[in-house]
Amino acid sequence: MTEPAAFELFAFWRSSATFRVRVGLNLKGLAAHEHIVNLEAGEQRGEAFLKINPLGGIPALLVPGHAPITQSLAILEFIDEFQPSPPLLPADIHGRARVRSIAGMLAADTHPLVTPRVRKYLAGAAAFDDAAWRAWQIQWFSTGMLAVEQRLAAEVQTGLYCHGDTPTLADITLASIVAVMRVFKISVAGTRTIDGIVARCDAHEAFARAAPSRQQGAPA
Ligand SMILES: N[C@@H](CCC(=O)N[C@@H](CS)C(=O)NCC(=O)O)C(=O)O
Repeated sequence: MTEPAAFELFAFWRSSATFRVRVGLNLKGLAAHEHIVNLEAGEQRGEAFLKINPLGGIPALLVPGHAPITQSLAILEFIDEFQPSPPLLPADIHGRARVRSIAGMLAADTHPLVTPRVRKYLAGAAAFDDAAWRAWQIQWFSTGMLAVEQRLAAEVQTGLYCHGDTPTLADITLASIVAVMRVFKISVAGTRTIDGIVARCDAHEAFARAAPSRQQGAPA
């Protein structure tokens, strides 16, 4: 470790990107003091939070004396370098590229399409209602999940987890998407490999403690 941990995390109970950071911290035995940014009340668009992340998205990690770190994957890589054990990335460059690639399929290409800001924008369009938003969410969750399933089922590097037999950034991202799908009661059929991996994540203490339902502010 390079400095004592006094992390502050801007978070919301059901945020999948925050889930990723919570799992990373749990895996590393690290803690962060959480500040709630209520996404349902639009606090992410408030003046105070926009000073931390001008894009209006959580999570953001504050480390004393440093600029806020936004982007869950950047935060996870920071945590991984801060506390290298257990590693969140494989030791070899090909493995690291594969794990980052799977994580990106979900964190970069799937999740942004189903965020509150997209809903807010679409809700301004004519003929857009809750049913249309749900159909939109199902479309993009399915597209991302089925593409990841195809890779995981075909590639020999897949083990008990997305890459080998220990959790990596890819599993954290995969579990984060499933966590938010569960919040919205959305499931995608035909993801046998993913289902097995997520069951192992569910049984893992570091993932279980990050479950949205166990966070401050979650509905009873
Ligand atoms: N790519 C960002 C995503 C950040 C993001 O969009 N977070 C969501 C919550 S999971 C959010 O704060 N959305 C606010 C909004 O869309 O208005 C990351 O991985 O941290």
